[in-house]
Amino acid sequence: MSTTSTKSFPPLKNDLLLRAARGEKVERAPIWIMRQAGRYLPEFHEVRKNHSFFEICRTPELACQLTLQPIDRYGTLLDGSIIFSDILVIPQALGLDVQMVTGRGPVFTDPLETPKDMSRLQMDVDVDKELGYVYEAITLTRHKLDGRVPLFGFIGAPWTLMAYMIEGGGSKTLSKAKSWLWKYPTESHQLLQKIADVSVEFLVGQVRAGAQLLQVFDSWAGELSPYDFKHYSLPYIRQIAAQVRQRLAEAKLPEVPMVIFAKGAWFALEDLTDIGYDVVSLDWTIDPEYARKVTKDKVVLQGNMDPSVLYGGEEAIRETATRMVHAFGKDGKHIANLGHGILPTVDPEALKVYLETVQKVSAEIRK
Ligand code: 1CP
Repeated sequence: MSTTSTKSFPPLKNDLLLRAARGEKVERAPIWIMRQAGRYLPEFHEVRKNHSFFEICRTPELACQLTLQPIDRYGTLLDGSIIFSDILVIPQALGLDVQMVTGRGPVFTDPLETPKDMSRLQMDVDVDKELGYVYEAITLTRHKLDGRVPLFGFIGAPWTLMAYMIEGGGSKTLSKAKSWLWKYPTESHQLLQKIADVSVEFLVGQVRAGAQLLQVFDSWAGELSPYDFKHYSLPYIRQIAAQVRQRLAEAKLPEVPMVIFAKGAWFALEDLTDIGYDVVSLDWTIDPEYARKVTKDKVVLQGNMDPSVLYGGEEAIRETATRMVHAFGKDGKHIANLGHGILPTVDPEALKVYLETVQKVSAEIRK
């Protein structure tokens, strides 16, 4: 495994996101968008029509090209980038076959049905070998970004990945995955632990390759009760933060800000401030002022406009974005984003209005 020194990358010209993520007082809220490199962009479809989704993920030049698309389109309106990949590359590395089916999303050929199926998983996976293509994409992208904005690496949280591995794809109720928690608690913990161990390895590798921030997506956190979230998700996302930091320090790699996005887990907001993350990303169901009170200014907050407002016309976007920026506060430890990924049928011009409004209003109130 090559150890790319971060010193060999072009210097960062816009470090607003990095400074804000570290909790420093900055001149305006930086902004980036979850799923900013995706299906709402016509230039994404131009590339996608010739390649399967996972082929793109596995081809560093293509993953890099797609990561740069929103940066090239929006220029200085974006303060961050996120490597083009998917949370499901970890289940693939563990030996499960996943296809991306147009109109349906990810589909697992043989999902885990009972704990016996865990014997099909590659328990001693060589993460750097299996997922080295993500590292290559990150390193290449750092060079091609030429320091315009910092680059995020990411993973899916153990609970969210376990749920996909059992459901075999998207699901309305998660009844199969949840039934494991009660029928097979011991094996559920074994599976979650395995995913957490691989995740630590993978995140450290992403930083070694050049990732400057890390985000953990627990997209299905809000499907769990507060009790089950505390038992089946929280311990693992806490472990991941602690171990990644320890491993980075031991390897003398850069300390990077870490973001946790536990979608729907408003009930866990207080716990989420104490598990080792610098930034807590909020979905749109959480009021920013309430979040500030509960988190007692211990963490930076990220988010959180409802992605659907981007369908509401320019006036609604400006009004809602302005209200959001004010609600996070003028001294705000705030990284602006949406409350979840941008939706595939949004007009790219609508996103531009959101980016412009946030940058303008945020700079004005911090003068
Ligand atoms: O700019 C970016 O953010 C691009 C990189 C990226 C990221 C961070 C992609 C590309 N996927 C993800 C994370 C991801 N993938 C999450 C966590 C974020 C979230 O909650 O939205 C999840 C849950 C997935 C799983 C996934 N991959 C879904 C959801 C399926 C469901 O359960 O409803 C889908 C539709 C995908 C496919 C996918 N991933 C990314 C893109 C651009 C696409 C579309 C693929 C296509 O062309 O069909």
